[in-house]
Amino acid sequence: MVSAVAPTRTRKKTSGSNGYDADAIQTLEGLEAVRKRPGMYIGGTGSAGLLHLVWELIDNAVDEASAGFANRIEVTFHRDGSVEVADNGRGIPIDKHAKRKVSALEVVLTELHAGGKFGGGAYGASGGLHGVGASVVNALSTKLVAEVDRDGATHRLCFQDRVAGQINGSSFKPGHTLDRIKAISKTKTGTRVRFWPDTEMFDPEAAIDWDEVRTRALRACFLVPGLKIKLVDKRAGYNNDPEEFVSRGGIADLVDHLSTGDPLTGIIAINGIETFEEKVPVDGKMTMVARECTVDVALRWTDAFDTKVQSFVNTIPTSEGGTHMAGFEQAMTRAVNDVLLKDVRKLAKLAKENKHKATKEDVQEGLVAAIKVTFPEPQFRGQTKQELGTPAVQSIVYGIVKEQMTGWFDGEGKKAHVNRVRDKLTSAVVNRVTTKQQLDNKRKAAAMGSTGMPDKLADCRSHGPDSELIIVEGDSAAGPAKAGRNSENMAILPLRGKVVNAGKASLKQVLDNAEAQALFTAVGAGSGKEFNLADSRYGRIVILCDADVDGSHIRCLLLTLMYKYMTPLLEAGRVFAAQPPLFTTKVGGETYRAFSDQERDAVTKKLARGNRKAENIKWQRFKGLGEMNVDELAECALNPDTRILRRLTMEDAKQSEQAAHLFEVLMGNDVSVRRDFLVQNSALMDRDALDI
Ligand code: 0RA
Repeated sequence: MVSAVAPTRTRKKTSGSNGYDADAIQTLEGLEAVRKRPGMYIGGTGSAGLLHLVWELIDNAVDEASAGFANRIEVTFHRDGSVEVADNGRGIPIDKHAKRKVSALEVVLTELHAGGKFGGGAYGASGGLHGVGASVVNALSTKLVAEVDRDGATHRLCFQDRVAGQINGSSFKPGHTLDRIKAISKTKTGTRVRFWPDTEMFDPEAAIDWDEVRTRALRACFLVPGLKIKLVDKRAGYNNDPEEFVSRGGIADLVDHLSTGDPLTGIIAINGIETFEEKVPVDGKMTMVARECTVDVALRWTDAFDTKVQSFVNTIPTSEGGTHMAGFEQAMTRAVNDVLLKDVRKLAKLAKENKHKATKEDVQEGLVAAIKVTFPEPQFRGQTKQELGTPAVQSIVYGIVKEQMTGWFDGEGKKAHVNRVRDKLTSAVVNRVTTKQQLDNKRKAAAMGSTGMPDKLADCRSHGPDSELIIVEGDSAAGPAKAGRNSENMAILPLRGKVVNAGKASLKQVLDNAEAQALFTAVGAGSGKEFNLADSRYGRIVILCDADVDGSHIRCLLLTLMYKYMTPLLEAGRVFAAQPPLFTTKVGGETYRAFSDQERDAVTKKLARGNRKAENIKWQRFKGLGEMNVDELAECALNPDTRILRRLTMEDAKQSEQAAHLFEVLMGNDVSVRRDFLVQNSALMDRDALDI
């Protein structure tokens, strides 16, 4: 943004002082457009929209700081709901704007998109869809007071319902002249803007989230080293202590802040400056201009397995990456393969099959990094404009990062640190290749029918949201389950071997486990990170196990497996346990069931009335699912009208993981100890927790 042209100022100006008022009216019309469709300008009218207003002002102050003219910003949330942003920059210019004949300050606060000229210029902090300017804050406020310290005085301009003037007590006088409210030292400069959001424009429950403010303020400090941001919360009912943030180390501090695992290296700093040329429209003509691009990167590897890379352009976060990110990733992958892993012996074997190259993901395992490029007028792309588009930046970042990482691997970095990274990335490559090979072998070796499904799966005919996969413990129960199901939408998967304890097994052990394999294959949505809920072949998964200790163990293992490797299924509430009863009896043609000794006794008491004696009520005990006949099994586990399903939650799964672990501990011990333990500890055996 080089020139500021208000989109609404298309009408020809009338002459003389008349034009001056006509401008004022047009300006109000422009702000009215914001009030008609606030969402278009601030992304909504809830808490996020309110925060957007505050950030619009903070961004301007951060721009002033990033340009080197300010080093303090103070944000105050007042008791009366107003918010004030103060900085010690040069002060927004107050001289008369040549065309508008009102102060530049008034232009900034009344014209849409006027920020480009007065808010830090081409290196603006606000990018993408945002950066609509301070006038939007005015547009959505009932009152706004701007004070500028410069030229030995504090100058003030107020707005009431968007009309410029002066407010004194309860009286408002419209006008364009700034009030000189106080003489101050000639060297003191700065800007303070306080605004009262128009509550009518926002949802009643919209409120500024303090944590969000903190996070953003902290980020701004990492991006402008030396900038102090103070936050003060005076709102009634909030007990937030004032906080002040400052970073001396900039993005290196950000990397330190983001690191969670144990560091394998110190923080590696990479920087450089390069020029490029691009064609841009200047006064309507495409013109070649020279740009200077500064590259700053900070990174470190940790012993973690995830990747945290944040990228920025000027002081704008680019959550979708873009050309700077692409250049960084290519350079890292290249430098690692060409230099760090060049003669690693462990990779020699893989080299024969040409599988020894580290991928982008291998290289970034455990990596924490921040990438910042600084240059004027960045282009953004993508749906949300959160992605840097300027093409030349890619090769600039690539060149600088490749050269300096090569240097670090090649002797500049501490030997011990370089070695740790080499070991880590070697393991990443080896693990990926061997796991994939095992998976491929497994797929071939697993007992798959011609359909690609496990042989033991009795599939249903229609899949989709109303279909279910019933996992049955043991082959003996599988027979009646198959016979009693509705084969249109119920599939049966019998378990034969032991289900792996996913809470402690390695990825390899899980993939080796035939039962886990069968489950992953039947569901058909992948596993682990690659699990895609939308691909699930069934709407529900139902675990059907005996109501005894072993059944409970198997249920724990299955649930732990799904918790670790098919998390979205659980999160979506699509996993259930069928609850077969322990006892059944028939009295007067009615069937009664009980799920515990206590319940059996309670039912007996209820039924024993008049001539019917308790001792004549004969209960039959189910030993296992396999002993039920088809009708019994259908009634208690298959028929949607009569069965009892319990929806298993993430909480159940977490408890299961612990239970599965303790099971392991208790294995081999006295059976009665085990039983007592389970009855006391497994939520899955809790009859009271059933939802019927
Ligand atoms: C452009 C020029 C000048 C000041 C500013 C922008 C400025 C804008 C904002 C927004 C928030 N705080 C600000 N502080 C300063 C003045 C240039 C000069 O005085 O020479």
